[in-house]
Amino acid sequence: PFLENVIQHNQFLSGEYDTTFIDRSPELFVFPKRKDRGTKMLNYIADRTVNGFEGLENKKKPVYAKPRIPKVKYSEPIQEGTKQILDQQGPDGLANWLKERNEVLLTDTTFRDAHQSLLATRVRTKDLETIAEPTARLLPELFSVEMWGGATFDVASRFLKEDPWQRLLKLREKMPNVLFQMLLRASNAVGYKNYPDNLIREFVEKSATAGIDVFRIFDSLNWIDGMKLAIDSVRENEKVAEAALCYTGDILDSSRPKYDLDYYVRMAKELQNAGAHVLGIKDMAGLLKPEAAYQLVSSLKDSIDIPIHLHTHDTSGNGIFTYARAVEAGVDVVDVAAGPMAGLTSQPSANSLYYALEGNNRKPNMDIKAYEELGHYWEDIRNYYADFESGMKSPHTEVYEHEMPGGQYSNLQQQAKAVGLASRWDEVKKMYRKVNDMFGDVVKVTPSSKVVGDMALFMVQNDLTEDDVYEKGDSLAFPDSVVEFFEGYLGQPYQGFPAELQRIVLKGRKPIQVRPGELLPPVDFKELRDTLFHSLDRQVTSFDMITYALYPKVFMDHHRFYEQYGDMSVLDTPTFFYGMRLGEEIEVEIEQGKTLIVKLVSIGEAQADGTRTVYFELNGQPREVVVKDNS
Ligand code: 3PY
Ligand code: ZN
Repeated sequence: PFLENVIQHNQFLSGEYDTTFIDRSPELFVFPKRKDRGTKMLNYIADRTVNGFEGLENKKKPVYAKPRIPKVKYSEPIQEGTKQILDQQGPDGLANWLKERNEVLLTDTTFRDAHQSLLATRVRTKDLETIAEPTARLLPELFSVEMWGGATFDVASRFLKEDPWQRLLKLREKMPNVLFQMLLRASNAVGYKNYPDNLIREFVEKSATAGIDVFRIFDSLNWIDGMKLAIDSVRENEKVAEAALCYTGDILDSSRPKYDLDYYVRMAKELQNAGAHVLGIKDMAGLLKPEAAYQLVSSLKDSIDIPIHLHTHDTSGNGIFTYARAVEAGVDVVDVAAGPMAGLTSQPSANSLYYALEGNNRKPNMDIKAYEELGHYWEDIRNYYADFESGMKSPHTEVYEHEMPGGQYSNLQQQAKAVGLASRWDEVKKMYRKVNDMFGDVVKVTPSSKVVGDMALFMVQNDLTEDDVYEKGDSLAFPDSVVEFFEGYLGQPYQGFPAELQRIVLKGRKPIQVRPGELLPPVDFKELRDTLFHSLDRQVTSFDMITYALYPKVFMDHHRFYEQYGDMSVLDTPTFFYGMRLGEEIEVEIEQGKTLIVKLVSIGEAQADGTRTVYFELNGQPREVVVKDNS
């Protein structure tokens, strides 16, 4: 049956058979148990209808307006863009092209950081796919679309039960003209710990093959030794290495000299020497004040030759002002999001920036009407994810005090809630800053930010002061992440670890001084393929192997979910989260040209064994499904 599947596949028929074809088409291998796709799907819908979605309040599915999709002419060719420049001129050619632009260019983060920072990374591939082609058609002048990496990889598989590689492949097909950008946590890849070197190389290679063009690479401690392997791997694949310095502290505050202007200029020069095509300034918490942005970008422009790409979060409400000053200083690219997905912990609004730069000779080249129209879609789609919003309603200048990254705020808040500290959230924020100072004033970004957060929660939960930690530390069991950090498994912080605290946390263990990648045994991909082949009972793609190597438990959980319910990425988002309303009818396209019509007829009484029968019509035929009611 495999061969039959392959020879009927349109890519095969068109003669485009290449070595990545199999990786790109995992559906070719999924024939067992295919026949009962309808039943599996009804099981999923019945379960969500009765029991809700894990982590969300179990409520009746709300009624949503149909998302407004901008009208575009699908039959016309798509205007070429930066992707073609990279493909034709290579990464150095692209960097040169960028430096010659007078206008400031834009990276749109709506598909990644914006929803990571506002909606706990929960936006599903289906909702991205719907707007992908209109975006490519309406915004062909973008420098890039950031649509992968960071937390999206983990969240897609863990919570949304999707294959993150499929997201990349599907969007790439719909957006052939603009560069695709991802956030790569250097040796931590898209995870929370250092991985073996060969896994990082393999990850970069496969991401490049699947469609990533620009890799924004950062190390969570600004440790350049930890970034070199990723930079080299990106260069070997002839893609753009955007090596980023993470901005922390405040260069305007002379009482806090650790991360001063010289520090960042030195780091930028080292990144340029390490092979960066573009320098990223990653202001993950939104701490870069307008005047600091002007000074930083001006000094960097004087010190390095590569283009500069600035990323910030609008948490304080000062994002547009920061960008305006950076534009004045000559920044080449800035990160923005579509208006309705911008602001607060997300990126500044593209629409606002456009108007803020009216009359400025570096105003971005973009169609504001198109952005407004795309915004209508995002306004509607955001409603689907309302239950994942953080609750922050207005600019939050406290960020200058606690310095928590945009993507961490709502996350840590959830973690605090989960351990019963919801009412002590203010204390947690203060403690976060205290822990930063105890750790010697560290860069806080995934995963180092998680270590600081874990320690802050640990201290608040156990009513520990800083003095308590030093006095009673020998008898305290610190969180694992904190122990690993002080062991050196996230790398080496600038100016080293605070010695006394390191001694207390490690309790006699020896810290490492070298790059963790030098000590970690390489992944044996051949053995991994065999192991997976046996447990999955199907062919294994290179993408499967990487996902498994990064997140073994998440991968296997996803596989079991798939066995039980099938591919539920085909469901519309409200149904995926909330199931169906009584009497509702939905259409589900389970593959191109094959649509199932599902109607929820009634839900039976709970039985003595805790189950309920849920009555559907599937394509007009009555169907019953029994689910366990977990309430
Ligand atoms: C991530 O690593 O996911 C981030 O967005 C860090 O800012
Ligand atoms: Zn960010």
